[in-house]
Amino acid sequence: MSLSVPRRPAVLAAAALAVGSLVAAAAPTALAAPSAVTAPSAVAAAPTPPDIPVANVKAHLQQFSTIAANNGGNRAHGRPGYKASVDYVKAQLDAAGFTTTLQTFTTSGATGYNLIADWPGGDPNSVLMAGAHLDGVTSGPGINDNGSGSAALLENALAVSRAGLQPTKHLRFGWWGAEELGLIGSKYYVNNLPAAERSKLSGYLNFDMIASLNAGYFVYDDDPAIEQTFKNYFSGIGVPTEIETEGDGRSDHASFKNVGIPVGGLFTGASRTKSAAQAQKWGGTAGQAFDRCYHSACDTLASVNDTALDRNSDAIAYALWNLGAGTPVPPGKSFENTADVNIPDSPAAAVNSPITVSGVAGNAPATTKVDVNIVHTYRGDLVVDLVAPDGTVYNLHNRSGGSADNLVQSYTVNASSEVADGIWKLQVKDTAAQDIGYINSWKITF
Ligand code: DTR
Ligand code: CA
Ligand code: ZN
Ligand code: ZN
Repeated sequence: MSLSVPRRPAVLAAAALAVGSLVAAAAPTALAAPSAVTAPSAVAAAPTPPDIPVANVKAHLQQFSTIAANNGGNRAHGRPGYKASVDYVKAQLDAAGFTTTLQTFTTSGATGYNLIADWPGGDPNSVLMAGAHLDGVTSGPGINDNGSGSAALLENALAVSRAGLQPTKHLRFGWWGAEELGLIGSKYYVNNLPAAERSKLSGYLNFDMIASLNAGYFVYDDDPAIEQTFKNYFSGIGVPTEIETEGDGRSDHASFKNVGIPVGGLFTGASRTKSAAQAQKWGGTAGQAFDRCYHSACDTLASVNDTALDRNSDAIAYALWNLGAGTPVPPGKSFENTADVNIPDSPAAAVNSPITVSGVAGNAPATTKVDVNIVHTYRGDLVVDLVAPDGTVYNLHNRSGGSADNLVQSYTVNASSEVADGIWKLQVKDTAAQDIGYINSWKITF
């Protein structure tokens, strides 16, 4: 069938949107035993997140390890090691100028404790909360699960105090009890938070297992702005991330998500096995669990990946400083080609529209976005593929849609095994005679 297809002047444009600039992480300062931090003087909010000294985070882990050793080998709900952990964290926060509250609850015949810490100031009607469960299992000291999240969060809170941060939003921190029994502490907190108070929570950030020895770098794919914030941090340090696909319901963010509060968080993996592709991009050992000591006696200081702990601690600071300031989250980096490319009628070879990607560190994300705009009078004729720089083909559209006009569609592609920089192509083939069209434009976003 002949068709006069409207044509536009071919304009080739590659639009690269800047991603938020990143802060060079300074080397961690020398170990300062976690001593009481003097009350902050009122200073302007620090627009730039600080480097969180991983040595300080490890000093908190050492404290948790000692507490477990002195209390029957664990820090589990209902055991003395848990309350001792709460007392340690609370003392640090009280000395740093936080307003702390101990919330008690009862489960499994024992008293549980949530430690809530409010940083004075900020908009009381817009609260950014960050949390980590402080309890471990009975089988061991729970240093990665979840001393790592608890210690990183504590050091970030102390960094807020040291900086005398005055964020736009009100900052609140939570250390949860009895997560291992079923998110009991965080559920109790949310269920007992009046609706008017819940509505003030602009977001909840969760940190549960962020230093797994065979670490992966997973970002929760819940609230898009929170997810993008963490992804921007990691792309700025050249570390690829993947979406946490098993996170739903698996930690305390679920308590907040279940009542409609935007959530996000970080995770380095538990008993799932690291793939060869993941070992290629992150290092570590393929075929082994991310944390082979998950819920085991060997979840000790020896089971901590310092690099992962450092990176995630700094990512927490990046999120607190940026989301707390209410700064708009820069979108991912996008590249576009708007040149019209004619699609010859079948039988004919495929045609393609290239985009040269540069300046994107590491691999493409698991949520690489492809926006396609093809003008055609019979979309069922078309096979449309994304071709990665190394030639890997990802099929986007395979002749569906029948006689409908045009193909204007967004796709999410797990391109996490592909290096982002290079020439990507949108490849289109008309596989049935009659009807013709052209590639109008397409865009790829990392
Ligand atoms: N349930 C958590 C560990 C865990 C397993 N999968 C995820 C995903 C996201 C966060 C945490 C987890 C625990 O044992 O504490
Ligand atoms: Ca650091
Ligand atoms: Zn656990
Ligand atoms: Zn945990």
